[in-house]
Amino acid sequence: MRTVRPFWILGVVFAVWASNSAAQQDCVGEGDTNGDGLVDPLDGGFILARFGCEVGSGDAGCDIADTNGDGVVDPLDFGFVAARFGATYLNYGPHRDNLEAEMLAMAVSGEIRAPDFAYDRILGDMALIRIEFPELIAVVDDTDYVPNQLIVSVDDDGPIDDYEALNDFFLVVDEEINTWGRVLTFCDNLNALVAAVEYAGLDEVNWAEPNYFIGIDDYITVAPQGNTYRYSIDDGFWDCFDGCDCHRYWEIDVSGDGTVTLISYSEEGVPWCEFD
Ligand SMILES: [Ca+2]
Ligand SMILES: [Ca+2]
Repeated sequence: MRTVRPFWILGVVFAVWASNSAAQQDCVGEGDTNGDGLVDPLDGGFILARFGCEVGSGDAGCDIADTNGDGVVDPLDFGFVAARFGATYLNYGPHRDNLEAEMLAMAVSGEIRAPDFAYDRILGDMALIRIEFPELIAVVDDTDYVPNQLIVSVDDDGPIDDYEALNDFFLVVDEEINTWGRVLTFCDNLNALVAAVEYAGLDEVNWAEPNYFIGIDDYITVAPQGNTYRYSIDDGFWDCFDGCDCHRYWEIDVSGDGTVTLISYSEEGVPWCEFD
């Protein structure tokens, strides 16, 4: 058993957490001034409280309240928000800087966005693992799919109102229409497996699936076991187009107090794999 308790690096990790918690949420729907995913009288009140306020005056709230971008907050902005009362959007929460921790947290939680606890925990655990095993610094989990996209096939012979409403809800920022399907790009990363279920449930959608990558070489999966998280790490190399020829496998536990324990390590592959 190998353990590590590097308090200095925990300080670094906590600093990262602190900066994350202060991160601005920049993925909000039209009229949702407070970014809670709902346009309601609270948003109207936000506008009313800033009537007459000018953009650039130093009150960041003015920039948000100026919904039509004409530089001043006035009844036109209130009207813009009032016309959208009742609209709901996915509450994306803060943007995450670490894609690996974000994707692993979405996968392990099964939620459409990474919950704070899972994201912070995995971010910290992976930092501890790489201190104990520096050879894993270069082994970073590859996302299985483009993290902010989904591919859908839409039957547009009839109305597609529900499909368009779902695009509004998920804050789709780009829709590329091809003969074989539509590539949706969301304003931030999503658990595409969960989003696919939402889209596939619509009558006018034939199928929906993540925009999968091929040729992935490194996989990490996370399995919580009580307060200990087990990380299964597959460092694949050589000819990874359809599954790598060579693999290094680690199973590593990180306990709730940050103790890192190697459970197993193995090397597998074709005879010409070079393990050093
Ligand atoms: Ca709101
Ligand atoms: Ca305005």
